[in-house]
Amino acid sequence: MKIKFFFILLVFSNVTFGQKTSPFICGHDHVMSINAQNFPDYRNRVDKTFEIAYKNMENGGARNETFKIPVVVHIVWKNNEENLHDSLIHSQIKVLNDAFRLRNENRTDIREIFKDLQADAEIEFELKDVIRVKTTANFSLSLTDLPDDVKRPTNGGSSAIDVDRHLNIWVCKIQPIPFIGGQILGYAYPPDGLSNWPDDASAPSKNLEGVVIDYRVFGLNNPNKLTVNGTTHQSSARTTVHEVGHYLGLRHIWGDGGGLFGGNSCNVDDGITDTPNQGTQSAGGCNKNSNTCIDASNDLPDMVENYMDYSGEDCQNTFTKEQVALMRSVLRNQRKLLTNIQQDLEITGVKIWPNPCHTHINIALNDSKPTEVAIRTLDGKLVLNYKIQGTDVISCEGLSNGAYILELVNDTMHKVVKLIKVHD
Ligand SMILES: [Ca+2]
Ligand SMILES: [Ca+2]
Ligand SMILES: [Zn+2]
Repeated sequence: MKIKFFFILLVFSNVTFGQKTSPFICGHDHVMSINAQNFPDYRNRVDKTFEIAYKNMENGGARNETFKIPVVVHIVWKNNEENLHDSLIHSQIKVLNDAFRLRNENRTDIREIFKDLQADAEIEFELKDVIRVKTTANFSLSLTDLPDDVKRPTNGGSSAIDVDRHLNIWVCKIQPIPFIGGQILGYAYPPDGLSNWPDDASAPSKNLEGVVIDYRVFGLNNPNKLTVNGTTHQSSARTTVHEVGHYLGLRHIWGDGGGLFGGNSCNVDDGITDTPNQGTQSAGGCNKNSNTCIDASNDLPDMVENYMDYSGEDCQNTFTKEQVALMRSVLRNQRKLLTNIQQDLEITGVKIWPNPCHTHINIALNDSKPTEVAIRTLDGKLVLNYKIQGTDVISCEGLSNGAYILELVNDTMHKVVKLIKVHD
């Protein structure tokens, strides 16, 4: 219980000693703390995942595809006001799309010094389904658990829909943090690829993947307000943007450092080099004079405009180029089944998998005719070619990361599909 105790102290100290913190927090710290306690290797594994994703980041601004992520929203409600109107759900999807396509109106509020870092993630969200579940349950945090009951039908929640292929977002009333007050607005599990984890109630198991958001901060112009200790949270529907950032691998911009008592820690970062080193969270507001870490060279102020800070939601308008590259890498790797271009290609008479190709792809032809396989660049230049028959395996190891044309030709067939190559 020791780690938990320290975690609670941390939050407690923030509230009690008037540190520059807000009573409204994201549950990510709580997630890390709980999992670090229950599974000592968790932090290492998340770090490792992050490292792998970082190594795989796309270089420069080159893009091959817009990723489209299917979304399922679960409205798990007890009182009528928690049963949010469809219009709020649609407005939330729009805010997500605006943020991840850099179409948010306030994008031009970014300071000149950060302007070149601001990036369009080319990630889009498509609402596939809304599931409404009336419940009698309260979704509470405890010292050892997050309110994941919202994902468990046996405990009054709504079960996830195919978490590999959908972003599941649960919207419910999250109870206040016990004993110490304060409020978690939402939380998400970062990608982990840890299928060997115990399927324990307090551990991330596959069906707990996704994002949980308090109903009072979901959607634009939500009539429900969240007030803690006399302070009303000003929502611009960007808690969901922040949590989806975690879900796609991003950390808090200050790197979750700061020590046990919420102090400054400039030697812990978010693993992203184009977000300036930051010592601790911004606690709401939009203080553009804030500079919690004075770096020896190229010192920059804190990037309060970043979605992964705790600045005021109206202040947030930016993902940086490297944050975008990391999220896109996650969509090509740890969450590769999530997007439309990541699924096995099945066209009449032939099946090709996996796509993207890491080292090899399988091609299964319905007939047994000798068939030419050509892999070409998008402008048509031949890179690899093979002769196959029936079901065969071909290598894509010689390819650089990116999109290619895969062409299959025999005397009765000419098929062209898009193939993506990623390095492991
Ligand atoms: Ca950084
Ligand atoms: Ca600085
Ligand atoms: Zn967070």
